[in-house]
Amino acid sequence: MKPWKAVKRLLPLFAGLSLLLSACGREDLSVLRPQGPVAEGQLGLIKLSISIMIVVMLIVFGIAAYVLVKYRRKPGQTEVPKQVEGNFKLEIIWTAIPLVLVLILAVATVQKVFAIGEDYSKDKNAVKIKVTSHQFWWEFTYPDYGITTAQDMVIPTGKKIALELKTADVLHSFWVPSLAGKIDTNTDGTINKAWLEASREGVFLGKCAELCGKSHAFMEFRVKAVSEDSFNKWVDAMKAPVQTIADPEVAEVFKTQCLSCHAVGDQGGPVGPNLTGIGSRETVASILHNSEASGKPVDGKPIKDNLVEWLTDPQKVKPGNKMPNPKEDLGLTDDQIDAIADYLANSKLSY
Ligand code: HEC
Ligand SMILES: [Cu+2]
Repeated sequence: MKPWKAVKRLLPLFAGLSLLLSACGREDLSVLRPQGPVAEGQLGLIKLSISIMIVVMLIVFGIAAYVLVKYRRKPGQTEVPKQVEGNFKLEIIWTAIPLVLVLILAVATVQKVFAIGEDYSKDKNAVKIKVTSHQFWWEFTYPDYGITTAQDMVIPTGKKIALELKTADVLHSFWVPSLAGKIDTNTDGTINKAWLEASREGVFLGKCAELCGKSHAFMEFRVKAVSEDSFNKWVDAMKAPVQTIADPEVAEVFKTQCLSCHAVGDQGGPVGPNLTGIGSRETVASILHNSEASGKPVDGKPIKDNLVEWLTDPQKVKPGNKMPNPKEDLGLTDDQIDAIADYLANSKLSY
């Protein structure tokens, strides 16, 4: 094949690829559309290294093409061309250039690694959040405010969020592509620290980035960045006394069968996700999208329907998860499930 023919064939591919890649920039999800300083720094490094690679590629390929065309054997040419091996000047040049390039990359990388690794956990202006990963959900505790939540990590915009991350079981990895990442939650009991900041309000999608079991792909979470004012209101609402279930029979079932693992307000246990204010969350179990959600990329269903779906068969929604089946294992009736779903759907926080 003639070289220009190959180029002609490859061009549409490259054009198509760049179109495809430019469409990857969902603001709530993409490394290519950073929404905070940490992700911006990381994208800066990506851009720097890719630019250097492209320049090197263009020069090397350019020289190679030029030499191929200019110095190829002409008809009738029989002698061996002049050899340049051991050329002192050339050897120095092509040793020095890569060294300089690596040095530029190294300086920028080390600088960013230290900036991203900065420990803000002692900073008075930072909001501290302890992140615990579980198969297959995320728990967020705010030690300074004495509150715990799950699935949605609510943060104020423009503030440093100092994270301390650990796991309750296996290795997981905390990743919010448009804000920061990734950082592992270690199984040896050590705590990893990281920080992030959201420059604007919005809901940013987080993922578990370490294969951790059957429902790894469903182990999502959301970072909900709100104004500082809203954040303070959210904290107050989380701490306010919660309403209990009116029907005494359902209230009793909820208390004995659900609060053994889950907490609502100051009642219940820490085994499952804290359900306080679950009616205001973006999802049920991080994967069933609520149509009432504020930052929904997909339409989803009303939260009550999602709760009924979850409570009818949790294994169908998230295979391998650790919640018992309310009907088969806990003996709930459809009516009780409906009443509990109704109660949870209406457990809303105003902020
Ligand atoms: C043995 C402990 C246990 C019991 C008992 C239990 N759950 Fe769960 N529940 C869990 C765990 C663990 C999860 C997290 C599953 C996941 O996402 O991987 C969960 C998830 C949930 C969720 C989704 C939470 C969220 O943050 O979106 C709801 C709602 C829920 N449970 C309601 C109930 C109700 C109602 C009952 C009582 C009928 C109940 N659970 C009983 C352990 C339990
Ligand atoms: Cu995981």
